[in-house]
Amino acid sequence: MEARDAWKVRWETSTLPMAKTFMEVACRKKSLVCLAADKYTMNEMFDLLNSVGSSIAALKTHVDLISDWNQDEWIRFCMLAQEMDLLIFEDRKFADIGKISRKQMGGIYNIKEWSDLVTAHLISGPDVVDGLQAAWSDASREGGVLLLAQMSSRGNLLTPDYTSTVVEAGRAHPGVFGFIGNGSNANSVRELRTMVGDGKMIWTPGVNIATGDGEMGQRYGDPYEAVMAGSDCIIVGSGIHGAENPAEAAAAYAEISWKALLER
Ligand code: S5P
Repeated sequence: MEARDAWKVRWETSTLPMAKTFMEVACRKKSLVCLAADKYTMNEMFDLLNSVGSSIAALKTHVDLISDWNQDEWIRFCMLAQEMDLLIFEDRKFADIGKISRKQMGGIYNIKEWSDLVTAHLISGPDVVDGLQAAWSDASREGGVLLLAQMSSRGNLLTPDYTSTVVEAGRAHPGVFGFIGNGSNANSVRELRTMVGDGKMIWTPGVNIATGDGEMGQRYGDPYEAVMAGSDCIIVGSGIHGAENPAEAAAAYAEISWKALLER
């Protein structure tokens, strides 16, 4: 199916090339799933990617979780992700001033060289986005920032006022790919979509076929409802990598999310 037909208003309204790329990948894979690859060794990362790569559209990493991280293997891992037609999303949650965030995209992990997307909190002001974009320019690459507008964890400090300030600033910024919303609550996603309009992505963690409370304050909502409420991508970690059969689980999340998009 053509991305234009599947995504309708989101396709028409999106101006960022990276958003169009994601929508096309999602159509090729018939999946709105971003895998949260929260594993702790390079071998585990390769095994997980090899088993679920065909059912996902994006790969979210926490590069600093990996105990035996090394540059050579990481580059190979990113090349495998690219061969599997995936966007690579480092969930670094940058929050410092612009010039430091720019430099934090370098350093030992050199995130600017391999990430297509990163997360940031807007708590320090809008320059964090400019800093991250400057870093991708330094690497002669393009990328997009997902701003944390809501969170899935209980007791988080992202109040409705804070959310609307983030959305107002992010909506107008060409370096902002979209927003992270609280997938554990369909009403929150719906409210966020109303604020955001149709021009930017909303990606939602806190999603699991088994809804309810997760570990250490995490909360889970239903993947189908999250997409129906306006989420463009469900971020799923333990629902896939913690399942007895990760490949089957990933395929199930893909099917649910794709069906919901077509119904939406
Ligand atoms: O509000 C948030 C934002 C993010 S990016 N809540 C989250 O859980 N996340 C991330 O999504 C978190 O860092 C983790 O990698 C993933 C959720 O994993 P799961 O195992 O709970 O599905």
